[in-house]
Amino acid sequence: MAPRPTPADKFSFGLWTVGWTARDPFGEATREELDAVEAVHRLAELGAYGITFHDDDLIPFGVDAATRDQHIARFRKALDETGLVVPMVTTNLFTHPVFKDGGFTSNDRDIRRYALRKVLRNVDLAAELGAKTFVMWGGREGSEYDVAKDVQAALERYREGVNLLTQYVVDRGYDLRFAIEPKPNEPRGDILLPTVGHALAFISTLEHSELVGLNPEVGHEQMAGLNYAHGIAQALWQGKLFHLDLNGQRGIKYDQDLVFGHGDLINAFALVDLLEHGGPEGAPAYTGPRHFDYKPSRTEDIAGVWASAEANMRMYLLLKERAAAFRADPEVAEALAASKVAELAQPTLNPGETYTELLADTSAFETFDVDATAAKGFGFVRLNQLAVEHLLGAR
Ligand code: 3MF
Ligand code: MG
Ligand code: MG
Repeated sequence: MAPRPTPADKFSFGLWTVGWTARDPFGEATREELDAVEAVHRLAELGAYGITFHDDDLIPFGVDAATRDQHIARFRKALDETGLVVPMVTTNLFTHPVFKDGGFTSNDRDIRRYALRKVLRNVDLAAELGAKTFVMWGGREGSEYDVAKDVQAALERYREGVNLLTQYVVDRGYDLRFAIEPKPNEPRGDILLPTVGHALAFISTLEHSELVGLNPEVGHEQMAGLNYAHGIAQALWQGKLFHLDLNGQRGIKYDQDLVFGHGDLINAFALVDLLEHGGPEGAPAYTGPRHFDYKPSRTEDIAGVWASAEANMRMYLLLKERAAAFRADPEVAEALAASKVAELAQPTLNPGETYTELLADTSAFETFDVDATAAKGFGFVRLNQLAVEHLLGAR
């Protein structure tokens, strides 16, 4: 039995996840539209604490100001009735045909100006609803044809756009930070800022880089064959894990958006272990929302939608329980020590030591027994087997 989710677990869902009607490039929708108010109530009943949305998920594209206000008011009422919060808001710069060559980096300057206005309007809404994170997924910022996109100019325009947004937030005094969501491809052939690493390098060039971090997604890194838990660890190490998108992906193929843990389960275990125990002295390394960005599979009816929403939270809680058992096991402690996992946290130089002392230390080189040291194993396979046995509930 998995523990029941409660708001203290900080689970949040995109409105577009449970609300996906399952239209794909090859087939029509298999489910009816889901009302945002209904989504808020059902998620609250299931034990979630938050809901997130793109502007267009809540407010149909292009409606007049009065209609927009009505949609927001209904949504707010549902939030008040349930206690659900909006920790994150994001803007859709990918669905409408006007964004077919991107928003911030479209070759068409008028489209870039329109995109910035759409985002600024939504930043105001995010601040009004108390969101602390504003996610930017540039799904159409990219190309299919190398000669059709000046990538250096596109990155310059991306930077111009993000600099404008951070300046706006500073000037308005909003308590809001931006999180870039990398993705390698889909829907564009190649998307700009394709991985955690690319995005981190981009962020370091920004005017208010302290206000810009990452929203890495499990499937996006895995679509590029990368290790998601490693990406998250680097984001944490650089103080840039502002938010995250949890889901499941099986290998290098189209974007699957499966339930969290329904893809690479061992990496999901390592991720939850990192988030829950990777901070100082085994404390959580990340305390923000555990946000699910998945798609209830096209085969499911509405009952299956809610079962899959629940499955995400159950998977997280089960993995959290398994990670705690792994950490509490004395045999694991012994295997971790044998593998010298904690020794890596020890600086390579002694306190105050410089290369002068290192060069003078004959034990580090001249008398260091390279052959005897090379002959010793690290015992990583035994350690991993213990992890997998805990994951399977076999210990
Ligand atoms: C696409 C995504 C996006 C982003 C969203 C911003 C539609 O693969 O992951 O979901 O997460 O646009 O949060
Ligand atoms: Mg995604
Ligand atoms: Mg996402």
